[in-house]
Amino acid sequence: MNKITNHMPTAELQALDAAHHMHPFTENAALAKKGVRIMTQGKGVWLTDSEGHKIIDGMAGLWCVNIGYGRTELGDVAKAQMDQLAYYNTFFQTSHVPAIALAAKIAELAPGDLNHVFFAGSGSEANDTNIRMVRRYWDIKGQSEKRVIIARTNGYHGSTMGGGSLGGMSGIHAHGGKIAGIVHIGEPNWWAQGGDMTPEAFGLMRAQELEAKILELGVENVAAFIGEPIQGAGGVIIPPSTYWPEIQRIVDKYGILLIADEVITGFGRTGNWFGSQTFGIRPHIMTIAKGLSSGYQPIGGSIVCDEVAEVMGANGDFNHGYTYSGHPVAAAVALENLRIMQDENIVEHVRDVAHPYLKARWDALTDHPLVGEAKLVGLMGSIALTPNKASRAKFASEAGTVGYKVRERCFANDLIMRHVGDRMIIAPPLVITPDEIDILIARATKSLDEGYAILKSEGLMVAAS
Ligand code: PXG
Repeated sequence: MNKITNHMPTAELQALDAAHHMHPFTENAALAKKGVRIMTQGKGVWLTDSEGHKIIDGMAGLWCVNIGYGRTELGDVAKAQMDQLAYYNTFFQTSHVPAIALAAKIAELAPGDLNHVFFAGSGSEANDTNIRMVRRYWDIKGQSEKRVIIARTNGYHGSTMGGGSLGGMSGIHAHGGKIAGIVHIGEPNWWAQGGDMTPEAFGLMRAQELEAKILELGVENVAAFIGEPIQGAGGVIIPPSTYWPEIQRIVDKYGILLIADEVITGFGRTGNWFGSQTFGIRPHIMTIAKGLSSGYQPIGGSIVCDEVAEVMGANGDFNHGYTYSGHPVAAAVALENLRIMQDENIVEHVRDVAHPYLKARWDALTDHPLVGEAKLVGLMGSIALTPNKASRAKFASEAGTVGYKVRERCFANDLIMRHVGDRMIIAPPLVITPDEIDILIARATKSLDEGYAILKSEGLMVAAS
């Protein structure tokens, strides 16, 4: 076969993709018929596709390209590390400089006594590590019946068997099943589920489901609770202010371990280094991936507090690890990414510049006839589409029908803004400038206008009864 290049005609690339490439979370036959969109280049917040369109990436790839595309320093570091030491493992009493330096840097950035890192290749792998680590921790403490992990419906923790089981998405559980010992409580999604309650009362009620579940299962059987500070893939569900303090109170009261899945919320996304800082959460373990390397290399991990690391470290081997745990090239690239984040004050840029500028414009979208609520923490936002703002009504059409139509308009208008059901979500690269935010908002507004016109003409602006 000839070399496949960016210069091949789009149709040829699409045909090859359709013939050989199985896409994640995709009905491949339908995609093959439609033709996949092929990205060829990235710079800052901008993508170029094979047709030469300049697309503004409101999703930072898949919530990961925090420093933006095209930072050649990361490639330089990768090449230097490959030339120096392309690979070595960290299993058998060996280590290497990139893994050592990255673990130390993460410990410096992470709050409290989260001072130890177990590396993985992705967020899913890291959450599989967490399942095994918390169960092993309680084994060592002589409480091996403490095995159940409590998670939340509509949470997302990856799509390996462990990660998919921790997640609360029935569509994932339906494909391949769910591992034992994981139970779910409700999500703090006030817009969709809060009824007549205030957000604060609803947040408290949802958090108290954790206490009820612990009592139902018996605390002697519960190992840990896991949650994303803000649910990402579930639709950027920002919990009411009462939610996390109550979860923290319950976790403290019953002495179970708290895992904050910071795969999306980590590394500046919420205007602090970690979402746990934004919400005042004190986890024993944090899951990290994505923004750790800004997606330039696949790497993830678990940041572990002193006490858990000490227990795990002094009681025989922990029979767990991945060939690529702490991969030297990925670790070197992640370190360079964190250097850029620090040297260029990117977290401060989110907090002091990009968030306030976007927040004013994002909130103003609620003037649009399609938009109910608009929520934004740091650079992680969502809007709820609704046929009736006052009653927070759902559409009569199947969930996601309307969101998909608006997303299609965004796609056509060269804006990547996704939909989850009938919520639209954004998480742009953290380096986005005010001028680029103006472009993002202009394209989003145009897409909402066009979507609204289509919905009216198709008779879809109808509330579910
Ligand atoms: N935890 C969280 C909170 C995530 O968002 C993972 C774990 C798993 O990470 P890996 O690296 O194994 O993918 C994620 C990943 C979506 C979407 O549709 C979100 C993710 C992945 C794929 C799609 O928004 N998040």
